[in-house]
Amino acid sequence: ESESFNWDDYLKEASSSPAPADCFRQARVPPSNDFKTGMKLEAHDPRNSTSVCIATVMGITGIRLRLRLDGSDNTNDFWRLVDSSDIQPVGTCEKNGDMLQPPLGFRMNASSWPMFLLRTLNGAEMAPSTAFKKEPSRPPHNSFKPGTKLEAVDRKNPYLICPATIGEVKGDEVFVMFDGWRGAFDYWCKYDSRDIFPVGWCSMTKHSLQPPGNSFTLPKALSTPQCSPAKPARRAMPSLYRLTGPLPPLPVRKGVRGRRPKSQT
Ligand code: MLZ
Repeated sequence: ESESFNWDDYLKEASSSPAPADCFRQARVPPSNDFKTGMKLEAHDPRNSTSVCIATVMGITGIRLRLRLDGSDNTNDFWRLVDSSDIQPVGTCEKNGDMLQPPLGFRMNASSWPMFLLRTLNGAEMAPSTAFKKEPSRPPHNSFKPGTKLEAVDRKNPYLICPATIGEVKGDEVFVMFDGWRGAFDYWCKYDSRDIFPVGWCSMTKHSLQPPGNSFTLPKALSTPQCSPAKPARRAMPSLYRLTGPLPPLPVRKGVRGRRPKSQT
């Protein structure tokens, strides 16, 4: 998908290696995406995970679904893999003796919820149960190694998947550092997070992969105070590449050559 970024060249330049696929809680052979835009399903409310709501597929990116909870506004869309355990066919909740809930921030009066639910499901296209794939089992333990490369969801821009490096490993968590963004998007997550993928996953699932940013981490002595947040992971990353480059290729498309991102957010 990504014209300007190539993992093989990048790994060679950075003389680094990908985190092995068996570190990740992702299917070795990714499932197909049998959902279509407009289909309805049940999803755990990301802002209130104990409640199950009706959601609509607003878009498809690779084997991820852009979802919106019915009755919610358009500012809280979220993304889930087709093999996520957060989603299930319409009717599952009732079968389990539970009740469908209005989303957090339901835009109407709570008393109108039962009628809203009736209307939203009436005549709707439900995603078939065959579209929901079994979630892969979690690897038995955290086998990530610092310095290895991966593809990761940018949690501040969750529609994006970007090249990243494991900065630190601690218990069952890993520190995900986004290449070329000076730490602005980095986060800790569990080793079995569904937001991290082996190198090549985007290409395999036809999801777009962002190129790395064009900032690099300066040696501590040269960096200005505001770009050294003094996260322990920063100092624990001894790779020469992190300190000196080489600069990854500029993320340019034809016509905007040389343009730099306006901000890091
Ligand atoms: N806010 C930025 C997106 C940066 C994405 C970085 N991902 C690690 C922009 O609009 O350029």
